[in-house]
Amino acid sequence: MGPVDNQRRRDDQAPTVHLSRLGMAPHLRVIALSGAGFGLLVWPMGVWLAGCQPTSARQPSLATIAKPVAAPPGMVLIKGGEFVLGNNNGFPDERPERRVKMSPFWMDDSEVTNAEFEKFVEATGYVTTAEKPLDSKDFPGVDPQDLQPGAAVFTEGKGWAYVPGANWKHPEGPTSSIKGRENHPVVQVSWDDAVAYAKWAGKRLPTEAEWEYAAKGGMPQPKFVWGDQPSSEAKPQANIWQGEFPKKNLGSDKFRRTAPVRSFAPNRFGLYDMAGNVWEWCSDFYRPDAYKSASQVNPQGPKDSLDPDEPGSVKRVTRGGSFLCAENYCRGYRPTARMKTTPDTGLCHTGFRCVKDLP
Ligand SMILES: [Ca+2]
Repeated sequence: MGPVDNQRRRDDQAPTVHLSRLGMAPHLRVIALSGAGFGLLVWPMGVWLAGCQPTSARQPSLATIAKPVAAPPGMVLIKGGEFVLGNNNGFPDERPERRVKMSPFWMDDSEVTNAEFEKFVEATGYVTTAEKPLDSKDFPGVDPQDLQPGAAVFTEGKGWAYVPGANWKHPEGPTSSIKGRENHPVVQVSWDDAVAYAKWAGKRLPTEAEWEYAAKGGMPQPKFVWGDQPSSEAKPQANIWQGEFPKKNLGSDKFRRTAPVRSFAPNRFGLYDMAGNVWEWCSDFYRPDAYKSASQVNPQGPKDSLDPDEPGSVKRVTRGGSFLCAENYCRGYRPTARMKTTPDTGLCHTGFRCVKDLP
């Protein structure tokens, strides 16, 4: 892929929702559903234990023989190493490439599923951002109809719309449910919701660098998480959009919306759906120039956020692309592609996976 210009980048953001401040309360946003032309809407806001070697090859000491600590269930060990963060041939915010060192960590081999998120909610009584009622005092002059809890839903052929009653249990609105989709990634979860889940699970969200390091699977600069060849029609590599976005999804990978996790082959590190299915929240603030000054050891992201398209809005990074990413559009399923979203936003194509530090 050759370099791409800024205009293309902006167009690519259409699959997600452009958010801007309403100017009333900090947790509110007006959604300008652009791209598909949808007007303004009010938005609520190893361990290799010491890597020990026997002191004597003939008679090793028990004290110095250590078995690798097994990865927690559903997680894989991502060994430490060095890699090139970013892509000088990608979008402007993927530049400049930066060689960084990474410590080992464990990573969920799949996106967090509806069934897993349900366990969290049952155990804690947690209420997600999209389910929380809005206080009309925070929205003087706004039609109460526009203050109902809800979330943004993409409908094929129509585009994005704010749907009251849409939330993780009802991803496309009140009449939809997750029944039969227990093994699909949870969606309509905000960054705050994802952080809360991770904390409950004894985990955390990945940094953007950890996510990309894991996605590249040890390859120097792969075009895709599976290698350099595009996903084939005969053997799809990921749940993405086939056909011309946003008009028609041919669905030749068999999925027009989310797919059950692990429906496609894993990458070289054993991670599923690092491309497509749903965007995944990372811990970092978003800035287009984040890599210019990124630490060269376990970068944690910039200290603050800047989205030149919406300078007043704080944004967090999402990665990996979704079932809405098409070759003719965002190609957000590339391992270096970055997206930005306000942390109080839930979307029908955005979920997350967790990582965990080694003891
Ligand atoms: Ca698909």
